Amino acid sequence: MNKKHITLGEFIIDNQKHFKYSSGELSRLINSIRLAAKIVNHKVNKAGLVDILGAAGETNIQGEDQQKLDIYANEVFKSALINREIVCGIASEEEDDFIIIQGKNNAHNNKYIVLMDPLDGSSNIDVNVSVGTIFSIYRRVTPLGMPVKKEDFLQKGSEQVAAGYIVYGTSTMLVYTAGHGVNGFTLNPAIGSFYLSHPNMQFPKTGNIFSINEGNYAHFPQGVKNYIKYCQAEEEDRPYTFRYIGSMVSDFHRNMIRGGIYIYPSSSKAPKGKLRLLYECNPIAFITEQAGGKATDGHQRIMDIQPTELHERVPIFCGSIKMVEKAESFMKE
Ligand code: P6P
Repeated sequence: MNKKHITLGEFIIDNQKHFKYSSGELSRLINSIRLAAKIVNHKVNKAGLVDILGAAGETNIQGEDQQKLDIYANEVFKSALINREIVCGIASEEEDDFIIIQGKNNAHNNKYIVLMDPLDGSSNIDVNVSVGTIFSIYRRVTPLGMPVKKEDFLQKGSEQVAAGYIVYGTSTMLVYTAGHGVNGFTLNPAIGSFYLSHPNMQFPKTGNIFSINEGNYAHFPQGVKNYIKYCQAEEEDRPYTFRYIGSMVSDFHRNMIRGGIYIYPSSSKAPKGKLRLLYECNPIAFITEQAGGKATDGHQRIMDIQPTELHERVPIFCGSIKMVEKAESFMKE
């Protein structure tokens, strides 16, 4: 097989050997995410035709009710996971509480749970800016055969089995880790296959891109203000560039390729920051560390934080390790 054109499906099979006790469930789980990604991609790419298709809450020219795209994405990923009876539970930014999968063949015997943000940055769709899906996979901690419980979802990020994102950008990519490095796959829309385009992705150790919403500057902690001023200082050895798309997955993806840091800090307006620990920060942190970067809340490792609530928020500093450490040094002052 020409290694240059390995598909995501072939890659999953080739790498199943990493999971010595794998019964193929994780492979089937990633494959169901792959299918859902293609379906959502198709819809997201048509979003620009809203006047023909009808905006959310209206009916389109076929008289179909239009759903908000993030609700639509949530339904697509949920049904892909439930119909294949691979997981025993799901948590989502679009669901107030976690979902216990009943299923026909007693899904309580499945060992994996999925937490996801089905369409992060969805408010950008109306202005044709790229958006993303973020997912995080754990083994359940409660006994097989019983309905999942909240404690299955409140595990530290360090317990993740796999994590990834889909970025619906100029091209659609699926990037994931199962604990053995980070690999990126680009969708060929002509044939509907994801091809390995970015093998073994590595965060550059340093970089010159910083991504933060400076509009909140007045509300930031002093350490963040000082770090921003450091990046903007005149010294010739600091050629920093400020890039902020407003879609974390897009900013993160660019920074992982070029080198950079993404910061969504706490502020007087948002004391815990904005990003959610379970299905945004933990999966992004897992990918960051697997790619040789660093992900903290400005002080402690994101993946060491013990969750207490399904939708809790945490500040996040993630990206090139030297840039995160520099930002942390200002947070210590
Ligand atoms: P703000 C999108 O809503 C999101 O969760 C991230 O994808 C993005 O980086 C951030 O929030 C943007 O938030 O407050 O800067 O508009």
